[in-house]
Amino acid sequence: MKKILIASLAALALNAWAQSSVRIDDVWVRGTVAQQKATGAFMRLTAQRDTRLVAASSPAAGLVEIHEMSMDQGVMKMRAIAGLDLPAGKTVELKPGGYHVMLMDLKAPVAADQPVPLTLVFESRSGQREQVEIKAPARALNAAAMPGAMGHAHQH
Ligand SMILES: [Cu+2]
Repeated sequence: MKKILIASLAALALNAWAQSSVRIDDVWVRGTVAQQKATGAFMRLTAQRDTRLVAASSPAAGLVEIHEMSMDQGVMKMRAIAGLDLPAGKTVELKPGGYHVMLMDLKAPVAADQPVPLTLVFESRSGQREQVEIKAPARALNAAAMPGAMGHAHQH
């Protein structure tokens, strides 16, 4: 009985891997305060073969974009990018101060006890699209805070 259970669990794990060509680790979203309308989601993505993150959406936000942060004349700025390349076997980190999934027009504050549902859309080299649904747990507002970065000199 036990053996069968283990075997089927292993099969399940294999299935999950086969269904998604991208491994998603350490997903989190930054918690927000009452009037705050935007926040960022962060994670580590490892693709099995060359892939691009091309879109994201969430029922918790009116608009979701893939953003990049960079220094522009000494000022950290963020901008939307059309896609984020995920080279095969290389872990790409979305983190405060770097790439992130930007959630804007938030419908409610993001609280620590409410994971945010996120749908990520990946596109393979051949143009095949794959949707992956995840839940991003919220972390405290000041988690890994970067002064002046995500804290919001937002220039959209
Ligand atoms: Cu942003």
